[in-house]
Amino acid sequence: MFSGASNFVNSVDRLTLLIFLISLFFLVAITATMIYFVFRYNMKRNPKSEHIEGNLTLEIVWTIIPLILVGFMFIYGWRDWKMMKSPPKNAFTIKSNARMWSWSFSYPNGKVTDTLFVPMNKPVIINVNSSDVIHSLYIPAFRVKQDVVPGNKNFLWFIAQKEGTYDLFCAEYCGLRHAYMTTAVVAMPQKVFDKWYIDTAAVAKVSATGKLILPGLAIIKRNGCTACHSFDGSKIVGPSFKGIYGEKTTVVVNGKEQQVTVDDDYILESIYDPNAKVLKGFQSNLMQPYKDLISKDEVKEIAEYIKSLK
Ligand SMILES: [Cu+2]
Repeated sequence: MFSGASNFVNSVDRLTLLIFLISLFFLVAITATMIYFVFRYNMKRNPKSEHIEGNLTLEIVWTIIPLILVGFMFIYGWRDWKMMKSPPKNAFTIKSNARMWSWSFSYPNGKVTDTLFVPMNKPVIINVNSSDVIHSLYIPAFRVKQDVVPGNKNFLWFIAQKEGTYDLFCAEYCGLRHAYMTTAVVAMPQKVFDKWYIDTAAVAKVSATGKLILPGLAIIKRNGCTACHSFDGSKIVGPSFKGIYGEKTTVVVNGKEQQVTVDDDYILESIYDPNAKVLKGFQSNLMQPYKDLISKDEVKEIAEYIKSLK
């Protein structure tokens, strides 16, 4: 599957298959020998047990052979691992941010997306960062995976070699909505990518179907807000955005209940300091502050969008 989707597919698959075949051989050989011994040396046939002295030759053989085999696996594994940790100098660098429970990707020109867009046939480095707990960036089709530990600098790299859309997901259990922490990698020919890349206004105002998309929705999507907030009134982890604008609601501040009206100021505070006033019935400390990720102008657009969800 996915042969040639990235530069790592062939070498990783070859090594995986080799280790699998060696393991399969031993599974069959050991199980068969075991079953044979159960019959051959059972108590009915051998009522009297015998004392057997060690056999030096045999012991050397069954030490050396596995040693050669695991040494072989180690050398090949090491070679592939080194390759995966040595990106070429001319790589295109994208920053990825993981948080409960979504991904975002920032490009050198300031573009931010919730889907990873990459040019084909060009080395791409993904610098990983987590704003909360341990996540793991996994692109199965490319055979790359990197744990994302808060406070640790790390990266993965690849060359996408086939045009297409591939799954990208979190491979480290990170809480309630971990299973929904999925998105996609879109590998595009360089020309198509360049066109997409320079279009920084591509916080698309109009969708492919000609329907108008409010910029607020694009900001909500690319920050992964929909992992916890719905548009249709259903409760996920955080409150739904539907029909809340202008409503009076009960929040909890330092353990005490308080009434607030959902307006631009409350939305700004909820994005920049989410745990200051937590809506009654919802758990606090699940959301991180988005102060560094969402500008004040963008918050206005978000508020505008929430207003439209009657
Ligand atoms: Cu995760």
